[in-house]
Amino acid sequence: MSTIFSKIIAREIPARIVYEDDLCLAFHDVNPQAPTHILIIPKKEIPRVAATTAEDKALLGHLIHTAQTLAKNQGLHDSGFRLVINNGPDGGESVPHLHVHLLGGRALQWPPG
Ligand code: DGP
Repeated sequence: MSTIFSKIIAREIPARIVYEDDLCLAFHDVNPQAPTHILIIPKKEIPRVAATTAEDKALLGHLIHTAQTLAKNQGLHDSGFRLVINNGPDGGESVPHLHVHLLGGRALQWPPG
């Protein structure tokens, strides 16, 4: 199922894109929850972590590696940051296209609500 994120990948709707390669795209979240709030998404239409297979192992690693590179670029390596992947209704997922949230720039609370 295509979502608004596929439209961002296709440049059919605008986004503040910060990184792109053959496998993924990263852009600022439209509703930021921290001074830095970037979404890293695969170009492949995968709804959520629960829908991944062994074939996606390298892609999943690539998303996390990209997130840590972007965290470094954003100056967050020393202060710290959080990576979040919401999965399904109880996980708070609202867009069914797999995405890693990169949050940083303030002290984040734990546990989440
Ligand atoms: P989640 O709740 O984990 O599914 O997060 C979805 C995030 O996507 C949420 O933080 C808001 C963001 N979002 C939704 N629609 C758009 C959009 O059109 N553009 C951008 N940049 N972000 C969006």
